[in-house]
Amino acid sequence: MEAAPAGTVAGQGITQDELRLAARNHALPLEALRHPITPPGLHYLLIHYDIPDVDPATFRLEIGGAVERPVSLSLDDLRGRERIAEPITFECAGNGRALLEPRPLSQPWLTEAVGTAEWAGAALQPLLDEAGPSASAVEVVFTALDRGVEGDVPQWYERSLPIADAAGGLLAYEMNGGPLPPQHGFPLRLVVPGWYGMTNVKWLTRITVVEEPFTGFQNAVGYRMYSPDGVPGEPVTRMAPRSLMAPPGVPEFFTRERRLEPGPVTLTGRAWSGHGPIELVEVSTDDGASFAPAQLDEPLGPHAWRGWRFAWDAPAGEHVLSSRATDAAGNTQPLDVPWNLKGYSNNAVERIPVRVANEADLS
Ligand SMILES: Nc1nc2c(c(=O)[nH]1)N[C@H]1C(S)=C(S)[C@@H](COP(=O)(O)O)O[C@H]1N2
Ligand SMILES: [Mo]
Repeated sequence: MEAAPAGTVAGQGITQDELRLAARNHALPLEALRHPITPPGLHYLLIHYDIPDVDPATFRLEIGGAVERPVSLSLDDLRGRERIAEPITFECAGNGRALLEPRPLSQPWLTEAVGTAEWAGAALQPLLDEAGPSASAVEVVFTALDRGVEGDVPQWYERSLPIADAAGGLLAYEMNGGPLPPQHGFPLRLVVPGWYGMTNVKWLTRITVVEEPFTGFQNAVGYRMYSPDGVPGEPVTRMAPRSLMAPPGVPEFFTRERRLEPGPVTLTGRAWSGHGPIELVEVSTDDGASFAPAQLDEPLGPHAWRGWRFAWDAPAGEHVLSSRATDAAGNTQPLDVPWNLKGYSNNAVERIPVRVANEADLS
């Protein structure tokens, strides 16, 4: 057998380093897929370093770099701008990582690193326009207040966006109608609809317009599609389509295998994509051998997941349930994805084992 590439591990057992990350950063409990807006505390969480303690009274957002007029704003200045509010779905780029074999060593997500909040704040573009980017500006760098070391490089968490993609950005100071919780970026974060979660820089304090592509760690080294020999390839950008089912019935405590009674049941779930609206969700009750279309709910908004439902007459026996999303650009979830070294963008179709039996009252 060939050795697993550096930074990966073969086999099932997770390491204590992975467990430590998993204990800090939590996923969406899948039953919370029943809510269109994820209730407070149930939204997934991913924090590379420590949660910084930010004093809102002295906090400032600075906009500078290759601009005509640098701008400095307090939180009250930002709240004085037009308030834009929108339900927006986030998903971590590493969602699905722990299902790859060998497993890339990092936060060991299964399928549920996702959530939808109503984010509110000031639109980014008018503030950039006020600063006046130079004619040769290519990207905008977003710098945060959390600091750590990654790949031996000390750094503030920071990421750049091509200047054209910054146009859709929101500078959010509210989540679900209240101030941002500390773990979600208090007092200010960037939100870029459609992009994977790493783009939504929390504890944002500085915006720098640059005339050369940014070469910081999170763009050049992190968040790239790597080959097994460790060569960074394409950057990770928008969310690939994915659908998840709210698991039916009740769980067995330790394995979380689902148990339900035979008979009619309505399967429900939510689907999203960063490449356009969801146009089709299909459900399989035979481990992906065949799929049938689900009924789609009314859209929640252009940048939020779409609910769906599917009537199933559950026969006694063991089954594997799946749902599969297709977006308006024609992208469909695959049953298997090509492996990559950092475990990004694994949108392979979910597999939910269920045992349907009359053995106990499960209704
Ligand atoms: N400053 C800062 N911003 C950050 C991160 C971070 O560690 N530091 N993590 C990113 C990643 S990888 C993800 S997936 C999202 C998670 O956002 P949430 O915890 O609010 O769901 O925040 C992004 N923004
Ligand atoms: Mo992430």
